[in-house]
Amino acid sequence: MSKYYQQDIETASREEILAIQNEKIAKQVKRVYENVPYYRDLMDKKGVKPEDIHSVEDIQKLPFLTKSDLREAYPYGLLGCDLKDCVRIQSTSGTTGKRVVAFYTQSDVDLWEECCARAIVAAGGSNEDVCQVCYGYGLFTGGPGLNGGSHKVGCLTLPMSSGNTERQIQFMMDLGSTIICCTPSYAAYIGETLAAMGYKPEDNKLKAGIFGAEPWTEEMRQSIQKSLGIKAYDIYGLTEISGPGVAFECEAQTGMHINEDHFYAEVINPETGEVLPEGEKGELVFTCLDKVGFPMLRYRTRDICVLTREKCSCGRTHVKMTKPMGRSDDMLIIRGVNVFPSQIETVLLNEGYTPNYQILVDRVNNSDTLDINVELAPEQFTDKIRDIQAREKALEGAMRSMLGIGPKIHLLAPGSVVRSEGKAVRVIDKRKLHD
Ligand code: DLL
Repeated sequence: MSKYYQQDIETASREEILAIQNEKIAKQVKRVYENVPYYRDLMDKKGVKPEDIHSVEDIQKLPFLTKSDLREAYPYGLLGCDLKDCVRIQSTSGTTGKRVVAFYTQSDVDLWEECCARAIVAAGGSNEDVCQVCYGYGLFTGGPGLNGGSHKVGCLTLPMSSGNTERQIQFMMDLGSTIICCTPSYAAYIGETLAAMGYKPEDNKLKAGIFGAEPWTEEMRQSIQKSLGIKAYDIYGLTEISGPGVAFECEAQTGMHINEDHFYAEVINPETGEVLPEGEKGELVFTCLDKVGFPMLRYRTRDICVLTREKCSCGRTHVKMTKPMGRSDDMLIIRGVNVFPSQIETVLLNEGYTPNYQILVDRVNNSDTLDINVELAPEQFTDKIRDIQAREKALEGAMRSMLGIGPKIHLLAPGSVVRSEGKAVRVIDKRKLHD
């Protein structure tokens, strides 16, 4: 059983990867310039011609694309080829504004599924595995992407989609699933349900989980690994760039390898657009080197992370990204202080609480308020009000030292916070509703 799905490219030298990227970028920019009038206009406004782009170093000359360009060009304005050559659309789960609709040719689907296959093999998958895919199927890319990757690897694929947790568990147990793919919040819920049904972590055959689509902390990883008795791998991606598998974690669990033979990554200063050197934190920007249907060039993801080319013990040579440290637009500014939901999750799990929480932000009398509802585990629950109040105070103190501002903590009875089967809604910012 190989450690790699496509060993040659996954372990190619830096020079080989650069040569591949350089060869692809010139062709890709020319194709986009000829086929996508919207991007041609942006290039013309910036005074850049396809002939100016010879290598990935020249990418910096190209204009950025942002979510608002996608909105403006909706639905067909950024299509990269004839519609008759496209075989699929996928779309984001966004609830506000227009959804992102991305187009795929058959070669785009193949490339995307290969990226997911690399992720599954990196998590130890082979044709001997039973891979249970419980990301949502449909317009969301999670289910279709991992489903395709699982087929490519030759796993027995269980296309469960999300939800119906007891049925998920029945299939997992009866068919002996060895790999599970879903959001980390759903994995936590499945772990909790297994325990409630009387199963111990060693009772299932799972060995690995491939979890992504939402931010999750190292503490959450430890908690899921323990409750399911598995190794938990991170996977990253976004609809605009294809879906899951843009980057994936290997056995080292120290960041995600970006599939940089297909996606060229930059990190920029989100304020100025300046490209930052390796190791500096900023906004991740992707250029699709191969994609035909929806060929994003310099797409600003709004995800904040750091890139590193440090040698990885797994033998893969592709650049690694850290877990996104929250999106630039996920950051809450509360009474002038920047707060990331991931900081709150870290404190909760470190202090021994469940990952079942919700963050409520509001504005009362012109002052921001921060309330955190946290569910107690059954063994923590007590009807002694004083004990609960003392715990709330202690947790408020721990939060204050991490965040720099003090929230109001509400410890709730087990089962009171709504569980997530897909992307968890962790933050309710009521200020946005008033504004
Ligand atoms: O969430 C694609 C996906 C499906 C990735 C399944 C992994 C697994 P979108 O719905 O377009 O696509 O949302 C993309 O989700 O810009 C990040 O902000 C966030 N995100 C995705 N993966 C991770 C991750 C899919 N591993 C947006 N960690 C991205 C943190 C993630 N955030």
